[in-house]
Parts: sequence; structure tokens; C-alpha cells
Amino acid sequence: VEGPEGQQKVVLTSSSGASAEVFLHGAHVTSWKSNKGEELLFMSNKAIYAPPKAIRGGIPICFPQFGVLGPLGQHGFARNSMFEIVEGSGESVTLSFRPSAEQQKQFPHQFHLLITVQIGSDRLTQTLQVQNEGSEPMPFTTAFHTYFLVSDVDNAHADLGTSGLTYQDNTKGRAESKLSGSSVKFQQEFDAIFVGAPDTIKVVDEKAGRTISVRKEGLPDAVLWNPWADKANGMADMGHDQYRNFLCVEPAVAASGPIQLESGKSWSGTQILSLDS
Ligand code: TA6
Repeated sequence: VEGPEGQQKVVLTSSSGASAEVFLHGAHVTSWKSNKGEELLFMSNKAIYAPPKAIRGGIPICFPQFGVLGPLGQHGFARNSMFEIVEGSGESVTLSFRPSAEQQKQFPHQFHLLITVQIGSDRLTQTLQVQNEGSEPMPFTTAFHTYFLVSDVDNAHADLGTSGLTYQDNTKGRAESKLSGSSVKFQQEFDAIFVGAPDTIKVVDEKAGRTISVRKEGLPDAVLWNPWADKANGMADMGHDQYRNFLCVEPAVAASGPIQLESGKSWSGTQILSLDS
């Protein structure tokens, strides 16, 4: 199917009627709808759907670098690159990517990245699998940079399920800070790496009466983010005051990394997003 600006996307549909859309650009999920047809992911109304820009909203794949934790540009180049379809059914698709010669100049490693997205009646499952096809160990960090749609950030919070967790505060040069309770209420810019985060984090929209569980496997860290007004309104690809309509919970290998993937070896990490009934 053709999406905005002629970009190709895959539409997945479960027998229950839930659906998802995945762009070949970045293997980027731009929509996840429940079987009642409600959209669960945030998309910027100024998103640019053309490489080399990453799509704003949905689920960007940060690879082979999360954030600025390494020598590459922010969040690595996979989200700015085109993937190919290797297999698909109506409910799942696997997309493949290998770095170009140009990208290997910045990151001197050969690898094969596979992203699988599967839609279920109440869930979206996404797996990142990487194989080191080079002869040297390959360092990487990564994240599923998921933007959850909320009715208003004032009516929503992220629940980590455990009180008093510590985090690295990216707004303060990664200084260590501590949560007072077990949840994050977004009331100003918040950009935090929870190292060794709980394996389930809930995104709760109190007003909409909706809870989404974010479960992670093989991904030690979680990043929680909202840019708040000044930063968001300074982004060319974010609509005015749209920062109020999302919060990001991002299963990651961030400060726990980098992982050193040995030559010939594979690694995988998964996020499972499920809508609580
Ligand atoms: O995950 C949080 C973060 O790393 C923030 O520091 C913020 O800059 C954000 O990602 C978005 O990055 P982007 O490159 O997509 O503008």
C-alpha cells in the first residue's frame, strides 16, 4: 500500500479487527488500532515520511545506537533507512536491513537487522534481531522509541510498578535521580534512562480509562520521555502543543550497553504492547 508522499507501507490486520501499519522506511510502525478501531499510538501531524528524516511518532527503531551514546548521529541510522520485506502474512511482517557502504564508513560493521511486527487481538509484538556478519565484535545500543497516544499528558502517567527507582536524568547530564513513588507524571520536560528497568511498565490514560502494558524481553533498560512545550514547539516536525498528546516509554539497551555482539552471533530483543481490558 502507498502511504503519504508515496512511501510504501504494510497493513497488518488481526481476525479480531485490530490493525497496524508498518513503513518500509525505518521498519517504522505508524499506527496500532484496537479491535474497536481506536488509535493507540501518537503520530505528529507534521511528520515527514521521507528518508533521510526519521518519521516523528509511532515506533522509531533506534539502531545501532540509542541517543547520543556512541559515535553516530542521534539514534543511529536504521530509522532513516529503507528496509525490505522478507516475509509476511496478514498478521505479521518481517523487514530486513543491511547497512550501505556509506553507512559502514561511519559504523565499520556488517550486520543483518530483522524487525518483525505481529498484530494480535489485544497486542502488538515487535522483535528486533541482529546478526553480526562481520569478522569483528560489533558494539550496539538500541530502543523501540514508542510514542503512546494519550488524551492529555495531564491525565496520564507511566507506572513502573516499584517505588523509588533511580534513573539517569538526561536533562541534567545523566545525573542520578530517584522517583518518589512508582509512577512518572509528566509535568515538565522529562528524559530519563531507567537502567535495569522493570520488565512491565504500564501507560495509564486515566481520562480515557485505558491502560497499555509495555512488556520487554532481552532489553534491560527503559527510557521515559516527554519533551514538554519549549523543546516540542522547537521541532520542525511536531505540531503546536502536540507534546500534550503523547508520552514515550522505550524498551532499550541504553546505559546498560553497548552490547558487544561477537562475529557470526545473533541477538534479539522484544517488546509486547498489550491493551488491558
Ligand atoms: O528517548 C529520548 C530521546 O533520546 C530524547 O533525548 C529526545 O531527544 C528524543 O529521544 C527524540 O529524539 P529525535 O532524534 O527523534 O528528535
